[in-house]
Amino acid sequence: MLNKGLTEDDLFSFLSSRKKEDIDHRYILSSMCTLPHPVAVMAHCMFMETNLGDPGLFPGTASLERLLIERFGTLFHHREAGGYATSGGTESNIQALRLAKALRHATCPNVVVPESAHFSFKKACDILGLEMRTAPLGPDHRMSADAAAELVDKNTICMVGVAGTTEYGMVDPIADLAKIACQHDLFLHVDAAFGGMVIPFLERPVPFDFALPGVTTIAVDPHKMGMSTIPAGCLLTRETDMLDALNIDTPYLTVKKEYTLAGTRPGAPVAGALAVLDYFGVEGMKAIVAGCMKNTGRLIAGMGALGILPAAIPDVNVATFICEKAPSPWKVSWTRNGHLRIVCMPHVTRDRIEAFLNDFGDMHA
Ligand code: 0PR
Repeated sequence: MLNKGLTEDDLFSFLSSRKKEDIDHRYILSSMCTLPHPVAVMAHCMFMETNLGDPGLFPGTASLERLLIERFGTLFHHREAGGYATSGGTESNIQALRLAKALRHATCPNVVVPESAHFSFKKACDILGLEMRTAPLGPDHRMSADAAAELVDKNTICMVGVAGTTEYGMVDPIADLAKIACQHDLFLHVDAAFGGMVIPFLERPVPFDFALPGVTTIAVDPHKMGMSTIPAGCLLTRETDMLDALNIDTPYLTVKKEYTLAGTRPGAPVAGALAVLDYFGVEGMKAIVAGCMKNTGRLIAGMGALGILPAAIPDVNVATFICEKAPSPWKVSWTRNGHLRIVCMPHVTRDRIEAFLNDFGDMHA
């Protein structure tokens, strides 16, 4: 701690000098987050001091959280879905497995996840003392439902499918997983942290949500394709009061029980997330997603013209390529198989893609 405080000028010149060290979003092609939409920023600023951890003090903000869950429930074909706003996919995945563990009693509990599952499931299994069984992917980079079914036994408390995988942008065969879940009375969690704000708005949406009877819970992140401020995630449950299984007593708060993981929880990104949804509506989101998908297609075609093959044909706006180098100063990422990966987020506009393709072509020349 500084002994003597700074002047406002000194403080903010220090902060802005550090901010300048951050990478300019124009060059960020690797991120599943994007620049928050201006309405999200405005809403966020309005609700800066709110704490959903003590909702009795902020009933208006708490009503926005319920509305956000209702919006997603409706979008995911189940208006009565329960749920709450989390800090993102990691918390939603941890809480989904925690819920499965609470509802499904097993002596040595295990969870079946696809090889492509986000690393948050490793954290969740570690924290919750669960065995993580990994189902292989088919040649199409999607989870093999048959292989998953073979891993299920009487100690399986949850099966996980991913709708929009982090590395290759694929949607697992959730309908097949849902059938297996129904047959074996399994808890099925769908990680739609990324795809939940893409798939419903595609021209031909693949089934992944509560319309499939076997789906128990869904994770979706407004701070990814929802263009909200960070941190904004949601965990949705099929049954309205399902999360009550996680309740612990909070005797001195305005609510006497709590099922959330965090105690103090920001209302600001919840307002930001709802603001974006209500500002765009389904029609507006369709246009945003169509733009991102078109740019993904343009990038794949442009790379193809330079002789670079895609590593997968993605279901959502994540493009991967068989190549080893990318031009600077662009920030791309590399999958664990060594493929170049670019996420065509809303800030990755057509102009930026053309600029990247030009630089890529120059590098190869
Ligand atoms: N599930 C899926 C399918 C994800 O892709 C991610 C994160 C998570 C869960 C976890 O979400 P949170 O990170 O919100 O807890 N996917 C990105 C990734 O790990 C997150 C990210 C975003 C990473 C922006 C880097 C970045 O610049 O790649």
